[in-house]
Amino acid sequence: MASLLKVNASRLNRRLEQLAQKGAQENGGVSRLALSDADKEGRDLFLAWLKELGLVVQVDQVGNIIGLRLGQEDLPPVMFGSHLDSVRNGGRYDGAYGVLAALEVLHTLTDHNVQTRRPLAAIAFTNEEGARYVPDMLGSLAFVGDLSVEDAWAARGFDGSQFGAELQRIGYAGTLAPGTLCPHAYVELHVEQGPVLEQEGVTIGVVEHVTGIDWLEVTTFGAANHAGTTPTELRRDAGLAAARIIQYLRQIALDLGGNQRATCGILHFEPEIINVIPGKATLTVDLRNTDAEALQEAEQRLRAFAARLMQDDQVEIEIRQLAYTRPEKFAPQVTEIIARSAQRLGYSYRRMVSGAGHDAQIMARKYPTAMIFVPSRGGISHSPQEYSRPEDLEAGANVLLHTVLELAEQ
Ligand code: HGY
Ligand code: MN
Ligand code: MN
Repeated sequence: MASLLKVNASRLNRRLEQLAQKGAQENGGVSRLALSDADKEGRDLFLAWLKELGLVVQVDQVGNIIGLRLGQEDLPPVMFGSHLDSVRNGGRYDGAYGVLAALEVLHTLTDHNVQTRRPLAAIAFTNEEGARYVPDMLGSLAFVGDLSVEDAWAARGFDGSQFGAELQRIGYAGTLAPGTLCPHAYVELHVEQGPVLEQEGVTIGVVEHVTGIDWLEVTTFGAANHAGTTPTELRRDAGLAAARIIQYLRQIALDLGGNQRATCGILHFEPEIINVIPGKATLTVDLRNTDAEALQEAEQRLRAFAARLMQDDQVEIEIRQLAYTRPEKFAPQVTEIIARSAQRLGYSYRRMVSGAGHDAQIMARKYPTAMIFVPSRGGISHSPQEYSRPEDLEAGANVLLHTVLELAEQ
């Protein structure tokens, strides 16, 4: 029976639709920044669905939400899930799909009265995106013990808010110490957010390796001055220095090639007045590579460029690391089960790496972990245009179901 088991795809899609109303944007995207009112609404909805299913619900001290389904034996559970927070003006599948597919797996097993040897735990991690609070993947970092609850609570948002105060404000400051429930294994289902599966016409991605992420804040200091009366050769233009740095990021990506990525997502000038040469500029840098040495090289090149720029442009430049997440390989014993499940279900699959960061790369530090991808239309994500076909979403959830079932009998 278990081998033929399939999820209820219309229920999964209905829930995705309902969750997408929380933080819904006019343009079809969602904004559910961590610990915002919209994030609270999404959390409340997920919590209600967990309770409806009769699961044991836990919220830990950094707001991670767990729905636990008891097994025949009191063993470490198989854990699976993702995150409910989104970037601003993001898509409705990033994170949400993995959390709701986890719920759907538990619902399907309950519908068919399937008992598993191990308990099963669906989880939604707090602040995976890092769009409001750094570090990103804060909830899973606290879960594996690589970030103290105290440091998590002290985190300052880009908006000046304080993580702990906001967590209390939305009512998700749980009492459980993160990581109390030590899983047997962790599996994360996610939309690919890239173009590979769609381009190759493959349904399932068996993710074996995930990129490293290096987040930096760069501040340039020059001299605010009159836009008209200051001769070009006398300028100490902090804005120009910032622009040259952004230009050089692209050069780093081109020179290192491979899957080196370099992005500036935030840029502020001060005093940000049309007729004043910026005296100060602040920008963020997102460097990625699946190779840790190459990622380090990328940062070194940026720092060396900034040193040259200080000479040439007579500016001061400060570079502060905001967060660093090393690249991670996933557990072969879990990726093999994912591949076997896809094969048994008759889905095409291919092994691949992830250019996006995920809570799974943090969980992999401590527990046997792997990920499952489904195609993203046009490879688009972190955008209202993010879309995955219902039949692909269903396929991914079925592979998650059978992967979990096999792990639960170990
Ligand atoms: O930034 C990322 O790669 C992920 O979407 N948080
Ligand atoms: Mn995600
Ligand atoms: Mn994301």
